[in-house]
Amino acid sequence: MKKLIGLGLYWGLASLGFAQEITITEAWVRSIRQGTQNSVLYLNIHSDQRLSLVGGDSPLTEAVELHSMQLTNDIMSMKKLETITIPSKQWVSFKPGGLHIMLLGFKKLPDKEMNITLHFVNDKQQKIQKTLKVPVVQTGPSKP
Ligand SMILES: [Cu+2]
Repeated sequence: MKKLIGLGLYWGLASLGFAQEITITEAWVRSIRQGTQNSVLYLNIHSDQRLSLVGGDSPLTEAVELHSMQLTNDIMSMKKLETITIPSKQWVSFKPGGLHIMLLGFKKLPDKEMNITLHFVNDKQQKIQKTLKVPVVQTGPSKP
């Protein structure tokens, strides 16, 4: 798996005092097209324990939503999800044409990177937040 970012790919949670590890790879935000105020975050998420991704926030946007794509009568459309399960020890991929994290209502254009915080809840109902510094690029990593 080719890694997009050289550093900061791994965020452990040891400092929070419970042994839950969330690993995130290949995070990227699509650069905003002229005339639009929305964009998309793609990434891969892995956790050693089952988690629910319940939302997110960013200082640059008005809202962060979880979306999936669905095909209805040959038309692809986006659907908002309230929660996405991250099963224990499995990778969940957010990628073009599938699950994605929608960044809505940019208040100002991002530079080369932007901060996004993801909100998770674990099986003990503990809230876990993870802040990522994500590159803003035209296209994501190409798979070999
Ligand atoms: Cu969407």
